[in-house]
Amino acid sequence: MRFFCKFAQPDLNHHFHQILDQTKMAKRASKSTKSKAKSPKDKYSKETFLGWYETALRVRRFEERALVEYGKQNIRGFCHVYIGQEAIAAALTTAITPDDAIVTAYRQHGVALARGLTSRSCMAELFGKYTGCVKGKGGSMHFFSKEHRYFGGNGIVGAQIPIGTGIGFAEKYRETNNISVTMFGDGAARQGALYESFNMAMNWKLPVLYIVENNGYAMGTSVARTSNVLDIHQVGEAFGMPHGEVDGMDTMKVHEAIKEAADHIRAGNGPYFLEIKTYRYKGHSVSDPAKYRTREELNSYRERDPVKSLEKTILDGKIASEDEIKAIKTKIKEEVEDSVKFALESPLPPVEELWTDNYVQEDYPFIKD
Ligand SMILES: Cc1ncc(C[n+]2csc(CCOP(=O)(O)OP(=O)(O)O)c2C)c(N)n1
Ligand SMILES: [Mg+2]
Repeated sequence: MRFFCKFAQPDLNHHFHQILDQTKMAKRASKSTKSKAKSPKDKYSKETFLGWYETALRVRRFEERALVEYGKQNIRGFCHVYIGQEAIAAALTTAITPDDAIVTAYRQHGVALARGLTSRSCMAELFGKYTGCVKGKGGSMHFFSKEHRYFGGNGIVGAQIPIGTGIGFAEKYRETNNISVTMFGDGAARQGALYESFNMAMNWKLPVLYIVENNGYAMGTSVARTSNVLDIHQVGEAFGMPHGEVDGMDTMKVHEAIKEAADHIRAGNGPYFLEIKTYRYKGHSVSDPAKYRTREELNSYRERDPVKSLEKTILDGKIASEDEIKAIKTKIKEEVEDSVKFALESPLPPVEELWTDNYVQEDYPFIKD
């Protein structure tokens, strides 16, 4: 609830006022019962905590292994890892529904795994194999799965913002009650496409949750070097779009922020702009030694590592036993190992595949032979 109150401007719009009122009422109600602050254990079930932990660990171990396989040249081309940003992937598994759409940028392995694409299909895709989620024809930046309502994986910075807006339009047009979760980086937030999309989405009250994953850098360029507006969510102000920010290293908080924004959108109020303040531990891509930042800065985030924090919350709160945590670690280790074996043993796509899946329309009229 806090993020709405902290960043809401009083004159934004009518619906937003309602949310604020509800928030105040809820706060008053909780004060009047004089209840103690809830512990994590009281707020969420054991299954929820273990599910978050499993997802975060899956993403971490999958990508650590992807880096090793890159070194062996089993994976080639661009490869941008999500390590450090796993709390967002974990929260996505609980804060939205499987029917909601997601579109994101090229730093996407973690989001795809959170969406339910298997480690096998993702690793095989990284290896360029036929068993990959897009038959080995997309690679690291272009996973896609219609079945999982996962619209990629986009290599052009900011290109997914109008795409996600269009998906939001389709959901509204079809009266589905699904939302379009449109994710992008701090660098993409400076693209002109964002401003046009925000205006259209707000004007038509489209069900879009815009999420900027502000990890501090766009390649080697810090946020401060790209704009005077450092709290990127405040860009929403120019469009009358409700907005807020959340600590991206804390899975519980990210879950709550996404859930609350999604509820607001699903209630028919139009888009919301959420800034998740996060950090990538590695360089921009495998070829970036990240010399533009200090070790102290990196360590300050590592101290709040999302995977370790979840493990600590679970163990300190006696939500699950050490053995249960150990069992998840073993399961993920085996799963990642299996995905590499699967990818290695899978065939490359046959040459004929060059001519398939290029256009949805079989008889696309504009290209002959
Ligand atoms: C239109 C466009 N301009 C430039 C690039 C080159 N480029 C690739 S990633 C990137 C940085 C984007 O950073 P950000 O949006 O913060 O995402 P992050 O890598 O931090 O996840 C740039 C400039 C591109 N792919 N597309
Ligand atoms: Mg960035």
